[in-house]
Amino acid sequence: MSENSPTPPVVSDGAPQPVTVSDESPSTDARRIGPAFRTSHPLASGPVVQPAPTVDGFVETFLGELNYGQGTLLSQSTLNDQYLALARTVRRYLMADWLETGARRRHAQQKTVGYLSAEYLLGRQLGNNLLATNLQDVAEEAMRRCGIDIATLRAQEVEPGLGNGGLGRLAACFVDSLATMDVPTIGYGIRYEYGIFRQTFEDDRQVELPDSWLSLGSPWEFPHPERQVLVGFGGSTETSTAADGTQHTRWVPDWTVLGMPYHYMVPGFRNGVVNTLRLWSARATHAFDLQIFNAGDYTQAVRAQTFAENISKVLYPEDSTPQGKELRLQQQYFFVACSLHDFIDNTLPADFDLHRLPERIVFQLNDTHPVIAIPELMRILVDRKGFAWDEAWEVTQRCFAYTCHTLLPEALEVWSVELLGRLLPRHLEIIYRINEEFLEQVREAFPGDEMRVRRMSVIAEHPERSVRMAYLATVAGAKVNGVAELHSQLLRDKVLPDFSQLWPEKFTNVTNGVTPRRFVRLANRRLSELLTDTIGEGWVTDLDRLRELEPYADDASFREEFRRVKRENKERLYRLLAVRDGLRLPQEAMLDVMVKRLHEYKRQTLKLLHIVSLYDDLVSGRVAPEEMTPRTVVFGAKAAPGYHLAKEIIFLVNSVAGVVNADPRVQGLLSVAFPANYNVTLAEKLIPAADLSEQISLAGKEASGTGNMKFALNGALTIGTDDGANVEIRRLVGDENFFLFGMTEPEVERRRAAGYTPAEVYETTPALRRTIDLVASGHFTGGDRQAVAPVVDNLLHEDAFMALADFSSYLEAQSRVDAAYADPEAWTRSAILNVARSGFFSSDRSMRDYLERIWHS
Ligand code: 26V
Repeated sequence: MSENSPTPPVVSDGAPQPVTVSDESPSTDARRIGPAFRTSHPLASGPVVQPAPTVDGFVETFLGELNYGQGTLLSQSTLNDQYLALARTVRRYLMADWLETGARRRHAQQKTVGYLSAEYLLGRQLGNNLLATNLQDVAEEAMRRCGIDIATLRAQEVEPGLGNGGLGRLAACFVDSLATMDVPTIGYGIRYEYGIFRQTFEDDRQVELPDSWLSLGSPWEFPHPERQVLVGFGGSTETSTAADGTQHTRWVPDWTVLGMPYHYMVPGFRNGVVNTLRLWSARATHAFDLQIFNAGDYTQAVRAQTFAENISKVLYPEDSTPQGKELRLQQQYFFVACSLHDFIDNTLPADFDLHRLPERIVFQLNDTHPVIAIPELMRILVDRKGFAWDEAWEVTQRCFAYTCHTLLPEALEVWSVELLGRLLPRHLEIIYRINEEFLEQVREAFPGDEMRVRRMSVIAEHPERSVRMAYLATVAGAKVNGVAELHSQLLRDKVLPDFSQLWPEKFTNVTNGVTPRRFVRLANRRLSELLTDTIGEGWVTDLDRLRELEPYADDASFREEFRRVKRENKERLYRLLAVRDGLRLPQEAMLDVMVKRLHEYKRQTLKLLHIVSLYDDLVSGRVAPEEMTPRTVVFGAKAAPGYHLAKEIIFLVNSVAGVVNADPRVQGLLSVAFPANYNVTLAEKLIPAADLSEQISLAGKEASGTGNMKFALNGALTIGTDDGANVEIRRLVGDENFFLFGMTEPEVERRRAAGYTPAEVYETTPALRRTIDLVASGHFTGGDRQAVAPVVDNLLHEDAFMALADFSSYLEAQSRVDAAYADPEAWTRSAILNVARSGFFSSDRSMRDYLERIWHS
């Protein structure tokens, strides 16, 4: 027994047993924390990588956690007990590094990245943390000795789904990379009690269930009530004039809430670094409670608490059309106010001269959601710290940079002046003044151009007076970036042209990336082993090394191995889908996958039209079974609960799937699966198994896409439009290894300008006409034509994202896919080249670009 275990673990009273504890002092974790933290000797140097622990030590710690943490015996424990004990065991192995990283950062006082994001779509933590600590094998063996299959424990974890899609997942990839690169970073966000809803289907329609991810307790979070922050809302401002004539304004809020931080570990990959993600949870203030309570109104006091706690209750499941909801603005200000206060008042040394703030922090604004941080910093500096306006503005401008993640005009956030003024009156005043001075600058640069002044104003006048958050971010931020080359160009030319003309040097691009740790090493163990056996393990943190794989594309035995990996990943996926969704899918068919949020611009309906046309070709005999390349199409998509058309599209996909899968004429040739509740966990199973990646948005609409990168890195070929990061993927992997189709962005523009009429395309394209007619006939809905009308009518009469215009081109590209897949050697060669040439899409590279182009400037 290790001498510094306070209490020996109680060995279970029944089988499986026994556990032998070696002399090797397994509880190195407890001992390490002592000296490493107390003396903190090499604080200024690099982090210390801890030696690997033993299986015995792991078992001992695990049993200790089970006994003293969960209060149970192994023999009595539930799966959840075991999962929690395992998680806490892993957490202990991270703790010394976490403390050490924190101490080192405080000592070094380097510039920190404050990543401000309303969303972090983290995915499960256990597997990632085992990987980061290199404890996978030890933990697996330790659990085996306890008679536990570690896979069943992993399956216990409910992923923290604190994001909607691409933007939230990107934030999670970025903090992973920053830790792996040892960049001082604090991720700031919201600890939603309910993350993205759980999706189920009833009668083929989406039904949303609450995601109570915390109901069984989260072992990965550390509440810090002693670091609570007070946040004000509402009220009014007061201006007084001092004896020397200077004016001073003060905000007097009329209600407040407390922000309680929860800390999460963000481990780097085996480098001894653990950064912190700090998510805020809203609590009622005691003063607030007591006041009402003393007035004798107990129920009102409880209601007040609920009111306050509502702020961090639930993630808004919309990701495109901001509704201007008051609670959402409350969420945004809440987390931003907590975060700024946390950094300025609790993280910096007490005597820090805030004029030098830009030397110590850069706040990266993940879209416009945290943009209210700009007037908040101005308020802190001017009202609370006594800065002159110009001084404060100079500092503020150097502390922020803004990333735009969209091109859809309707997704650009605006807040009505009425609402903003009611909730944050001082911030509105500050925004007005920022705008006034900015517009003066515009007038100077473009004398007499009042149209331009109106266009560029942070305050829009129509349809109601409101604040354009993207403009505010652009005016105040040191840099503005798009998330892929094409997107950044369109941002300059189409979304913010006046601003890019005024400040061309402000605009830059950083192409998105994804973490190779989670999306290759963890999700695709088989491919990872093959890669490591072939080129060594350096690729995990230096993804450009995948280039070394290129020569192996011509090596027949490597290709055979590569196919084996795909096959085994498919088998694993189909086993999962059989259990999870009752789906039975053929092993041999091409696996064609389209997973992303359900959105018209992403064009799931175009994919559906392709499926229906394949089906129709087969059942009508136009294509003989032996001419068909067998395909299984898998969809994964959540629709925003209020997005009616998106929900109708889900219904239609499910309806088509039901009929196609039940039709013996296409058995083994065409199957369609739509497993419910697509999330990070499912992505990790689906992506490694895919042969074909669908990236078919209308050109000019998908800012980047990141799923596209994950698929390419896992050896799927892409069928895609010239949109977002597809452009860069195609350039890197080569035209011959990418299936391009559809109009380019300028072609889309021209087509629209010429007056696009989808009905005309329908009339003049026989294959399209047959396909739509079959859907419209009710063939897939038991004869019910009404049920398909919303989607069909929209396509024929509106088709805002031109699915019909790209239909023929898409079908032609899909026939090239079919032909290519029929030649397994050539296909595999392309797939290998996709992997070898996609190293650029590591989020480590994105972080290097941010450091170079944005954070260090
Ligand atoms: C917008 C809104 C509007 C108000 C309601 C809540 C909400 C939540 C999120 C958003 C932003 C959506 C923008 C977004 O997710 N963009 C995606 O960002 C990815 C990462 O850069 C990128 O790969 C995708 O192409 C882009 O659609």
